[in-house]
Amino acid sequence: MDLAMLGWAPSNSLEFDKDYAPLGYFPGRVVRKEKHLYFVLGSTGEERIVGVAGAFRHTVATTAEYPVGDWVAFEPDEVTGRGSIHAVLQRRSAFSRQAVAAAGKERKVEEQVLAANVDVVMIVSALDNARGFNVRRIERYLTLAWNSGARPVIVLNKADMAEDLDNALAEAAKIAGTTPVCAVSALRNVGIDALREHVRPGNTLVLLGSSGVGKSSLINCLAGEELMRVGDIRELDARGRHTTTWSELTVLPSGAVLIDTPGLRDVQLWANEASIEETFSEIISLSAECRFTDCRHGAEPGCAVQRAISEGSLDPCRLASYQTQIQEIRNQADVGRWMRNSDGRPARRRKRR
Ligand SMILES: Nc1nc2c(ncn2[C@@H]2O[C@H](COP(=O)(O)OP(=O)(O)OP(=O)(O)O)[C@@H](O)[C@H]2O)c(=O)[nH]1
Ligand SMILES: [Mg+2]
Ligand SMILES: [Zn+2]
Repeated sequence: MDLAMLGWAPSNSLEFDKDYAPLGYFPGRVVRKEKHLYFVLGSTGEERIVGVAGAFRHTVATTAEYPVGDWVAFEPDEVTGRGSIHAVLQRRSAFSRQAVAAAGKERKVEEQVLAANVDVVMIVSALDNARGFNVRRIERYLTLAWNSGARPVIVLNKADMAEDLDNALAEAAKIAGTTPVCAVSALRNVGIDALREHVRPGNTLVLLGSSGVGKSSLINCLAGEELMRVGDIRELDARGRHTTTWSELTVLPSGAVLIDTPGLRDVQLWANEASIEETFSEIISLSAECRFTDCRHGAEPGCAVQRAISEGSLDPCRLASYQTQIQEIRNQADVGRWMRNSDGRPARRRKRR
């Protein structure tokens, strides 16, 4: 299998050829993991089960965890047909949230990488009930997506069940900024061509959203075959059933890579302020017009954000939401994190467009 079909980038070749090929290692992409075992796919096109080499496990500061999508350098073991991971290649992007702290433990703020080396983040919501479609929640996903280094796309699924599709689209447009919004129905195969525009050969897409919104159904739709198990409609309650229990990477015949994920209950922010500013870019543009450069957009005179609200061109919920997100990550910083990823590097920063 051509590694480019798996999303291998020129920068991966540079790093691999320099550091790992001379040691006799092979490149592979994590397609699935179960506890401490990783299923990796490489140029043979066959999945191989690998563990983590002991020596490497001790060189990384945190527990050795490679999310689906990571590229690793592994050493095959021809006797067992398995192998061991010796290194992880630099990630070009990673979609993370703040890890959900284990109950009873001291509050810790840690990054949880959900998918690595992604180009497009599809934020999937469902239009079949009010709880499924929540613009405040989509805003949180957008911030995580901007922080990941990948491009977001907002997907509104189950358009066939929508009571008022036009209204839903208008609400989504208010928060989307430059992010594309696609209304689709995986069940009726409607709107899928517009989604396909974002599914390019060599690109990696991850689908994220609550349980039951139709992520696996959309993957089946895009693949044109039943690759993923889909929830049974009769079992489904309002909160979904967590049909998909682990993340899984699939390569389409077209050469695009799709990552299905289990439904998320929490969307805890893992982001820097620049990512929040991407999500609320219209507020940032307006604040350039405020009289005071440190305006907090409250009762200050000459506040352009407040003026836009009173003129009706800015929804006050947007300002409240922006301030909530900023406050949230500042609180995280207070409990000891200073915007560092699990590998110790500072959080990825995107240049403002
Ligand atoms: N009416 C309607 N139902 C849909 C549509 N897409 C998916 N469904 C149904 O919604 C249910 C959940 O779909 P899944 O694809 O399993 O959802 P998921 O997001 O993968 O859920 P988890 O794996 O639990 O995270 C299934 O019964 C699907 O048949 C749609 O466009 N319209
Ligand atoms: Mg699923
Ligand atoms: Zn202001």
